[in-house]
Amino acid sequence: MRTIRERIDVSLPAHHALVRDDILTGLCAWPKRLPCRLLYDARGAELFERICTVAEYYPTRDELDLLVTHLPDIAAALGSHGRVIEPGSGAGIKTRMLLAALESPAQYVPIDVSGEQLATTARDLREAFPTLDVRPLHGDYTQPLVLPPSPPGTRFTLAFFPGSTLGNFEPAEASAFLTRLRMLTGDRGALVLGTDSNQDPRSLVAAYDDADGVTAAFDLNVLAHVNRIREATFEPSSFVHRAVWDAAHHRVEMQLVSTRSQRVTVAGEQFELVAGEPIVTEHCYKHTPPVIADMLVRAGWQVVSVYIGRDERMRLWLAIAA
Ligand code: AVI
Repeated sequence: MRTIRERIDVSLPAHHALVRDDILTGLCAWPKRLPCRLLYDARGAELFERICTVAEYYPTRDELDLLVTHLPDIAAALGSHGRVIEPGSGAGIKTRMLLAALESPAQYVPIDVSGEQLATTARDLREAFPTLDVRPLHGDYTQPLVLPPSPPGTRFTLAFFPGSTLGNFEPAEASAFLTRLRMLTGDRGALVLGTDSNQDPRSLVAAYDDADGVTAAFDLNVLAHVNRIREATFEPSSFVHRAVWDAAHHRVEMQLVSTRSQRVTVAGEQFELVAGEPIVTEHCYKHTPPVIADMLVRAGWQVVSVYIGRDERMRLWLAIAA
């Protein structure tokens, strides 16, 4: 048997000391918080895939409709021989749709903190697009990155960031991220960004607390994840999932609510929770279109087109370097 080792560029800091700190720091805050990246261990990633198919979770469905309808336009506006970079590598349907729509894409650079996920993405995409130069980049896209060299003849670099994931950043981080994408893609940079501006509390709470409990399982899995990686003693059955619409901040808050008073140990430190106390696990900002347009412009982007989805919730933004 022959083992073929994947060529993966690495753009990671030398240490991961922060990982421990932000968990403990979050649990010392009020309200208590756990970083939303903890939602995505292997089980969490599986559950998220399922969320994307539940009836109440409209963002995936609405964005897919937008891509089906408008990708031909977007691809025509961009032209040929562009390279695509994708923070949070996706071997998923949206990436494939984009790569199939673009004329002669020069390169595809998936970026992910999980080396395993990257290797799978690279393999799947090479299978689907045998002539495409796939260059995975192992790195944390919330930090500065260095891209691999682009092939000769590359005409532009397109950052693809669908799924309304921008809404999972705090606003200042979202702006900083858009600025980093602008720097990374350079003066011939382009961006296809998917956002959600829904402000309707009923559909939002349903989307983040579906009747089948898939989102609840996704959220509760954070506790099992912390138990595993930080020798913690969370009892998932002593928490319930709750989704709260915070109209003042234009965000859905995912919370794990303690059903009793309890003491939990995490990495040797003890934390007290009273009955009814929440731990916030994720913010999902639903910025209005003017706020997103403003963030883009301040980050050095010029908005070329905005495609609006069903009920004016999801939008696809096509922007180029200003
Ligand atoms: C990944 N992200 C865009 C999802 C969202 O809608 O904010 C994560 C999610 N959380 C609960 N359901 C889905």
